[in-house]
Amino acid sequence: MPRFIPFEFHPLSDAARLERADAFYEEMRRRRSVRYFSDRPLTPGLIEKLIAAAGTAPSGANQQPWTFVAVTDPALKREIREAAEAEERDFYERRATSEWLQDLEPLGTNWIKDFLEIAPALIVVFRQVYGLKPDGTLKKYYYTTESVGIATGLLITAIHRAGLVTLTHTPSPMDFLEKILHRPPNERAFLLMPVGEPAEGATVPDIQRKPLDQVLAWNREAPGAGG
Ligand code: IYR
Repeated sequence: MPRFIPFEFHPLSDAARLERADAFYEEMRRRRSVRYFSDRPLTPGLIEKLIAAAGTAPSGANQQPWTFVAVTDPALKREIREAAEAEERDFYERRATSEWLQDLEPLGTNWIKDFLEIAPALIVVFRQVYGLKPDGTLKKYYYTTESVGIATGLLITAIHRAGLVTLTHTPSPMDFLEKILHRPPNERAFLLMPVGEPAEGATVPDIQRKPLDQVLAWNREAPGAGG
């Protein structure tokens, strides 16, 4: 029999809802992916709170199929940078199609990933493709990509809310992270996120978010048709 407990709900007035939704949007629209980091260490206890917030995400069958590895050891950061740059160099110089390189041009990215050594912490997000029971047998997991994607969104939000910056870095392929970090066989690297303060004078690409009328459709209207 499933067990149910009362749900703690804190109702708000409609005015307060609008006010909070607006304030949250104003805060979120200031978030940017940043590639220039200060090396200033994170205050102790912060990473734990950020990961705890990420771990509140909903997940398939509540299996919480994620592991977040916080890397602060300089030698380990260097090892990750070197392995990431080897893959990235091959991507930029050989594997990427010209269309892909053209699409990345506005971001100004290249194979050099010095932020992986400079940022005080790297959070490596792993997706558990199945569970491992204590006796070593496999447990089927559901919707793991969706679940870890949602948790990562919460992590990005928590980092921003704490006044820090991050980047959803996707070296490809990413299996070197599983090897370097000695992860168990059920874990696949999902994202690599440097976390810290921006470097003094950090810049970001001059790119825009799509306007709401291009991303919101009401009922059966086509996007852009208006409310
Ligand atoms: N993984 C490479 C290339 C790259 C790909 C996409 I799609 C981006 O949005 C940004 C970069 C890199 O991290 O440089």
